[in-house]
Parts: sequence; C-alpha cells; structure tokens
Amino acid sequence: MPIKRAKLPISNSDFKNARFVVIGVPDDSGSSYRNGSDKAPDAIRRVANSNELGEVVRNGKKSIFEPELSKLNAKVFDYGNVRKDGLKTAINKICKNGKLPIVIGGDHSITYKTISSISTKKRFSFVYFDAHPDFICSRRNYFGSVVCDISMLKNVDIKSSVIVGVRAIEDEEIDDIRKSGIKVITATDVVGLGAKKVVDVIKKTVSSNVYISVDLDVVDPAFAPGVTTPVVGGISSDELLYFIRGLAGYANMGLDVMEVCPKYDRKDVTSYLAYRTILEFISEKR
Ligand SMILES: [Mn+2]
Repeated sequence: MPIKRAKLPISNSDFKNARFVVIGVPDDSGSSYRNGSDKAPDAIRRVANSNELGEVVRNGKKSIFEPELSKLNAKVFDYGNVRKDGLKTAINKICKNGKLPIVIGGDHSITYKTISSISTKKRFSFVYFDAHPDFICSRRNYFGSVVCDISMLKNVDIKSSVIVGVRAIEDEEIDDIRKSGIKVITATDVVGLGAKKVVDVIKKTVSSNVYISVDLDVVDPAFAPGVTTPVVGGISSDELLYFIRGLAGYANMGLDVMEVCPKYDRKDVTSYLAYRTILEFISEKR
C-alpha cells in the first residue's frame, strides 16, 4: 500500500479559497554544519497530526485551534512539498492569487529564495528571529548569508527590519550589520526589555509591509534542541509565541519556520513548537 503523505490537520481548504498556503521545502543543501533539516516539513506534519491542539469541533463543525478568544475562521491549504528550485513558481502563484505563503524549511537559505520570489512592487521589512544574524557576506547563498543576501534585494527595506534573539555573532558580521542599519535585539536585550517592550520596539521599527522568518534556533536549546545550529541561551518557547501573536497582524507578506532538525530533537518537542508557531500566526491574523 502506498503511504499517503500526511497533510497538516489545519488544511481545511482548497487552494482557490485559502488565505494561507503552507509549503514544505525539504532541502538542507544551504547548510554547512549538521544536516537533516530536509526532514523537517514531514516531521512537523507528523506531529501536527498527532497533536489534538490542531483541530477542535465547534458547533458541529471542524475548526482550527483557537488560542485565546480570537474567533478563527482561517482557510488554510497545505500545498505539500516542493523542491527548492520549484519554490519560485509556487510563491509566485500564491502571491498572484492574493494569498499568504507559510514556508516550512529546510535550511534558512530557503528564506532568501522565498523573499526574492515574492512578486510585489511594495517595499517591505522583515523580522528575523535567529540566534545568529546570518549576515556573512564573504560567502553567499547559504544559511549563514541569508540576511546579507536579502539586504541586496531592491524591494526589501533593511533599515526598517529587525533581527531578534541574536547571541552568536561572527567578527566579520559586526561591521556589515552596523553599516546596513538593521535593528538588532539580542537575546540578552529580550531579558532586559521584556517581551512586551520588544514587540513595541519592533512595531515602531517596521514599515507597513512585513515578512516574518523564524529560525527555531532563536529559542533556547533547552526548549528547542532539534535545530541545525544550537546556541546556549536564547528566548523561551512562550516568548517566541508571544512575539508571533503580537506581530502576526503586521505580517502581510508571509511567514517561514526554518531549521528544525528532527534527528537532534527530543520527543519531537521542536517540531511541536514549529507547528504551534504556525498555529499562533494563523490564529492571530484577522
Ligand atoms: Mn538562521
């Protein structure tokens, strides 16, 4: 019997009627450290299907998980997986039809592929959750150069963009970060300011068009061990979800959830967090 590939349980719509389109990109070719993030999209779908938070029955109808009191009628379509070189076509189709892409990686270099494929005349900011600034410019097109690569795109406004949760910066990145004008909120800043203030600062910094990229290594490996490049310290799972809740309403260009590496995970906890991040995002968007 062929195994039917699982879709996310929140896939409650066809493409035509969906507001959110989820795409998996099972590719880790942009990684230069440990491999295995190519297994993340299906690992996340698997835990999502074993997670009763994914779906509730309300008034006799299936409905998506509803955090807090927001009424949620989100229409979601799980597009399945695409190859990295097929992502541009998929993102174009999603954007052309006025839908919001939610990309599951795969390694973080896929974010450049996604952002550069968004066909819009609008200039936009990005909010980049990561333990690393990914601002290496001496080498390009891999998971350490994503922000440098993005900063070269004409429709991206780097000065109104923010990197959150940084705690591992390489020497060569420091100057380029300063020159670029991107705002950096370190993991230590989050401790000092508190999550609420951080959300306020981000809202004040970004323009009216925002893309959110989440590298799960932004979270302390105590909470999210299953990532490609773990760094001790970092924000908690709750802080990440709080940030997503606070910023989802601003993110009108898309979301991605990257760098989950299932073979280093413990009891799928990182995949659960990745799924929950997507749930919070679609639940909070009005
Ligand atoms: Mn990254």
